[in-house]
Amino acid sequence: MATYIAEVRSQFPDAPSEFLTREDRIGLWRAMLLMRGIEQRAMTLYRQGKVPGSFYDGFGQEAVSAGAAFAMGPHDRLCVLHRDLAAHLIRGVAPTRIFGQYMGRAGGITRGRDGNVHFGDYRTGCVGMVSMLPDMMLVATGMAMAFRMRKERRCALTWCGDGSTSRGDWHEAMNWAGVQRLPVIFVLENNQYAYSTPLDKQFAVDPIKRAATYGFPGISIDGNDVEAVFEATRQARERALEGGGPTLIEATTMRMHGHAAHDDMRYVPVELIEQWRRRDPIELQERRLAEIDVDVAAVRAAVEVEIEAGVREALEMPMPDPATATEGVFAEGEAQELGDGAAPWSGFSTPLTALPADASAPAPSPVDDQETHRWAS
Ligand SMILES: Cc1ncc(C[n+]2csc(CCOP(=O)(O)OP(=O)(O)O)c2C)c(N)n1
Ligand SMILES: [Mg+2]
Repeated sequence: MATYIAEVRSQFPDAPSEFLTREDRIGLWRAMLLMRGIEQRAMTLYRQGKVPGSFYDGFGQEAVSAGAAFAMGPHDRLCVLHRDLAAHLIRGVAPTRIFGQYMGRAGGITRGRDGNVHFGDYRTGCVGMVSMLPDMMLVATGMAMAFRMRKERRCALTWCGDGSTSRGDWHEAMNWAGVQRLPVIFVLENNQYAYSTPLDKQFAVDPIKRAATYGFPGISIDGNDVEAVFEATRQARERALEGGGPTLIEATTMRMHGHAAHDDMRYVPVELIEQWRRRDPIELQERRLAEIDVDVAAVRAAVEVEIEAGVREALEMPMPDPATATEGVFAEGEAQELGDGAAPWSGFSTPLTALPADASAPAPSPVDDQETHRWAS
C-alpha cells in the first residue's frame, strides 16, 4: 500500500495546473472547507438525533469532488455520489438547503423525501444518485449519448467507487462509452475500501488498466491534490468535447471515516489512517495558498460564518407536512429539464483572449449564450 501511494504522488509537481488563477485556487479550497465544515457540523446534528437515518461523509476526500466539479462547464451534467458534497456546493447549492436536506426538513432539496446522500438539485445540472451502485455510470453514459445524438457540445461526468468496479453495470457503461466514443468522464474515487472490503480483495488488476481494454485512456492521479484532480478533469473534458471519447480518472485517496456514522472501521489499520492524515487535501491546498500570501485565516473564518448561518436557518425550517408525502415521488405533468449549473472556474467566465496563450485551450462557453454548447457542424 505504501508503494502505491508513493507511485501516485511522484507524478505530481507542486502546482499541477497553469489554468487556475489565484481566485480559482482559493475557490477550490473554499469548496473543500465548506464540504468538511458542513459534514462535521452535520455529524454533530446526527449525534443529537436531528439527522434521521445514517450519515455518510467524505472526510479526507474533498479534493476529488471539488477538483472535478470545478473543471466542468455550466451546460455539463454531473452525477454526484455519496462522498462528493463539494460538487453540489460548486454547482451552486446553498449550505442551508443541504442542512435542511440532512434533517429531513421541508426546505431541504428533496423537501424531506430523502436524507443525507440521495439528492440532486435539477437546476444545477446535477442528477441525484440512485442507491444501486454504480448505476450512475450508466446514467452519465446515457446523457453523453443524448449529447452526441443532439449534436450538443457538452460533457457528462460521474464519480464511482472502487467497490463499484466489480459490478457488471460498471463494465457495461465503460464498454458502451468506449464503443461510441462518448463525451463522458468517469472519476473513480479509489478510497482503499468498499465498506469493509480492501482493494486487494476487490480486484486483481488495478481498474485503471481496464480503460485501455475498452478503448480509451485511464490515468491515475493523486486524489488528495485538488489542483491535480482539476487539471486531469479539465484535460479529459477538453478531449471529450473534441470528439476524443471518454476518460477514466482514478483519483487515489483514503476513506478517513467509517463507511457511515455507524461504522467504527476497526478493520482499517491505524497506520494507514495515520499515513494519509499527513496528506490531508485541505492542508495541502492551504500550504499552497499561504505561499502566495492568501489570508487563509480570513477565508476559514468566512466559511465558518456561512456554515453557522446555514445551520441556524435550516433548524428553523418546518418539517414537511405528512399530507404531502406522496407528492413529487413520481413524475407529474411535463418533464422538467435539468438546468445549467454554476461554473465558477475563470476559464468559463472570462473571454478566450484572457486565457493562457495555448492553442489547445478549450473555448469558454458563456452561460447566457445557449448556442455555444452546440457542436460546430
Ligand atoms: C448494488 C449495490 N450493492 C450494495 C450497496 C450498498 N452499499 C452502499 S455504499 C457501498 C460501498 C461502496 O464502496 P465503493 O464503491 O468503494 O464506494 P465508497 O463508499 O468507498 O465511496 C455498499 C456496499 C449498494 N448501494 N448497491
Ligand atoms: Mg471505496
